[in-house]
Amino acid sequence: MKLYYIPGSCSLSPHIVLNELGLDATLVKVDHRQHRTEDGADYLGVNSLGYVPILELDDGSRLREGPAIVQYLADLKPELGLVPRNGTMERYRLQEWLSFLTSEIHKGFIPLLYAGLAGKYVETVKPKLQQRFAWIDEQLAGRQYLLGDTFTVADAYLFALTGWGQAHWLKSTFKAEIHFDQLSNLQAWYDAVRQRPAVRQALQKEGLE
Ligand SMILES: N[C@@H](CCC(=O)N[C@@H](CS)C(=O)NCC(=O)O)C(=O)O
Repeated sequence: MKLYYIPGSCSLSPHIVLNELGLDATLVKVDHRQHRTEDGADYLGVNSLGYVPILELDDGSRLREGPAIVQYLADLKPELGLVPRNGTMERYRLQEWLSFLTSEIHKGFIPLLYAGLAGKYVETVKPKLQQRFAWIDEQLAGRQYLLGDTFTVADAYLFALTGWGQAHWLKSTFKAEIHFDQLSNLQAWYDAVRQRPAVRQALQKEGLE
């Protein structure tokens, strides 16, 4: 398997999931400005839409869209519990989280990451994003992870997105400026997830620590 990634982007989520599962995959870094992979190949030949993540399977077929990729990976080792069993209510809860993260957080962040271009639009989207993070903070009250006691692929996705707000590695490039100091449940969750070996390994590999 191959995972095409951009350091610190949403592809950090499947990267963490690969590590959590202990799956062997080749990581291929993509320069999204040049649309080139690190070995100089044309990335538009891999994904004509130009974005990551893309998971390439051993038969050469490719899966796109982060929420689909992380579920595919986690279903390879269901015994590790990174996703609830298919057909259960808990599985729909997981999908509810993944859809929420993709539409309400992931895409909500984009104008902030490109604040210079977005202009006044930032003033509209920033309070919405802050409201959604505050809502996540409420959901985490009394729970270790988004779905309860077990770390799932939804936590991996939220971690990648929360990193943009913390801006540890974006500070110099973007001004995301979403802080969680007042959101104690989210902050505690973030600090705990950051300590997971699979997460630290992914951050190191992507040059984010
Ligand atoms: N719908 C896609 C969106 C992925 C996406 O937004 N990827 C960003 C990084 S977080 C990217 O590759 N941007 C570079 C580009 O669009 O050229 C998914 O959820 O997987």
